[in-house]
Formats: sequence, structure tokens, C-alpha cells
Amino acid sequence: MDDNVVNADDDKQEHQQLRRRSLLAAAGVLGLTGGAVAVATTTRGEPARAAAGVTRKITIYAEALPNNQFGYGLTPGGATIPGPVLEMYEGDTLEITLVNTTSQRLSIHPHGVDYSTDSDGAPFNGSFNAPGETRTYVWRSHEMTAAAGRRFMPGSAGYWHYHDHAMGTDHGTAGLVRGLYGALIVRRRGDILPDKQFTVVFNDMLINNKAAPDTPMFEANLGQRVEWIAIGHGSLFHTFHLHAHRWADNRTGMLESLTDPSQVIDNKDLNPGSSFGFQVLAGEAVGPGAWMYHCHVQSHSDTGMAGIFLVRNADGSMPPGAQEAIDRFKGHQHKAAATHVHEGSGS
Ligand SMILES: [Cu+2]
Repeated sequence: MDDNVVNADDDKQEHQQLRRRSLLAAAGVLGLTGGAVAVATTTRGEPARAAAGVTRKITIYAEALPNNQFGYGLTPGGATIPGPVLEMYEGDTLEITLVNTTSQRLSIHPHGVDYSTDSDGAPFNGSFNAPGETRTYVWRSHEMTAAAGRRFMPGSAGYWHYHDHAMGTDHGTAGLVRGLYGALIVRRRGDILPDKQFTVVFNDMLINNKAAPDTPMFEANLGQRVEWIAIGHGSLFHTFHLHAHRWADNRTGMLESLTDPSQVIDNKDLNPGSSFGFQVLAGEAVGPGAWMYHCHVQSHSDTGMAGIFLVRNADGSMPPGAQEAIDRFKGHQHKAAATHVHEGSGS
């Protein structure tokens, strides 16, 4: 079976970010079509493990980008910031051949999955690509299992991420600053697949290494199922806020029953190394429009950690006022926080 992924999208990275097919879909594991529900392969209450154990092989290229940035991509010349969304199902293995086309030492280090020391991407373990070197990393995953004493071993499913761990320092600090990061999703069989995916990385004072108004504008049509993957990097604390949409603070972002105790939120901490994800229906209960997403640390949003989630009409046309809102955002001059507020004003 040929599991190599082909990314045929040659657009600029901003558009690639918006249109990028999920790795699962590109690999032909499951079609990614309008709100399609992935049908679990289990029957008669058997665990999905019977269908698990697939090993997929992909090649990732680490490349230098303009302005002293770096990125991961699925094709030569296709590197983006963030890198491609990598996906796997619990129980599967991802075998990644990392081609280092740069003159720097670098690696790829995952969160949330299982790996041996020679695949952890840390120089401490000698796990890295020397300049120009090609190296294979193996990421495994597992399903939840029941153990004795009503104890459950957690499965690997979650909204995780991957990043360099070797450039500049033994912690990959220089690679993270310059864009070597991306989302890793481990799904449980039966999980609902989205129509669109947006990766949002709060990296010090930037979003996907950009500041407003150059931050990505994510677009969807009213009612489309949108999956957000939020990741934190750098040395600052952040809070991710999305206007007019809410999600459940659980594994998927969706309540699973009328009595699901998960808290419903629209704002969540997004600190270095942490990640979460959720799905929402674009514009549900609020309608289309140019909605904001931003860091809710005020000094951060004021200095450029903000962007637009454009929810178009269901037919793809622009809703009233949306273009004006975008124009206002694009022309917006970010300035130091609250310069017009006098100290001791008592307000
Ligand atoms: Cu922030």
C-alpha cells in the first residue's frame, strides 16, 4: 500500500493554510467531505483495535523560508508556517522521514504520542538531523484500555502538536521562534471529521509568526464544521478567545449528551507547549460575519495578536458589513496599550 502523501496545493502559504486538506484525507484513509461522519470499523462491541495497527509513511521537508524563517512541508518547496496538520487514528503508527534541506541542525518532536528515545527529536538523545541529513522518526499511538480496579489507561487521542527540538539550542528554541511547528491530531475511530481546519499558534507576541493585520484570515461558509487547533509557544502566557462561538472544554469541543458535565467556554489558556482543539459550526446561532479571534491578554491583542474568522453566507457570498469590517481591521493601527488612559483615573 502506498501511504505516501501528496500535497498538490501549490498556493501561497496563507491560502495553503486555509485550503490544506487534512493528512488523513490526502492519504485516502477517509474522505473529508461536508460534515461526513467517520464510521467506526468496530462491530458487536469489539474494540476498534482490531482495525488498528496501520503504519503510514510520510516524508516531511524542513526548509529555509524568507526572512530567516523555517518551515515543515509535505513536498519540496512546500514548507509553511505552521507546518502541515498531521493526523492519525489511535492505534496507528506514523513513520516520518524528515529531510533536512537546511544548513541547520534540527528535528521533529511530537507531543501526545508514543516514541522511543531515538525518535524523540532531542539532541540529548542524539535524535536530530544534522545539516542536510535525512532521518526517520516513528510515532506510535494506542487506544484506551481498561485495566484492573476500574482503572482506564488513556488513549492517545487529542489535539497535540509537533515542533523542532534541536535548532539553536538543545531545546530547539531557535527553530520554534522561526516557525518549525505544526498541529498533530490523534483521532478516535468514529470521531466526526471537519470541513475545514485552522491551526492557530500563539508564538510569543505573534500568531503563526505574524502580527495583525497580517495574521491569517480563516474563512468558512455558514454552517460548515470548522476545526480549530490552538497551540502555544514562546515564553509568554496567552488566552485564546473566539468571538461569537463556544465549545465544550473536553477532548473534541462537542458535548456528548444532554448531561455532559463539560464546561462550555469561549476563552482558554494557551501557554507555551500546550494545545487544544475543538469543532464548531461556523456562525451557528449568531449568523455570518467577520468575527475576531485573538489573545485575550490585553497588551497582546493591542499589539497585534488578533485576526479574523470570516463566516460567509451559506452560498459563499459576503454578508453585509463583513468587507467593511475587514477593511477596518486591515487599516487598523495597533499601538501601545491604553496610552490614553491616565493613571489614577479611578476607572
Ligand atoms: Cu497573548
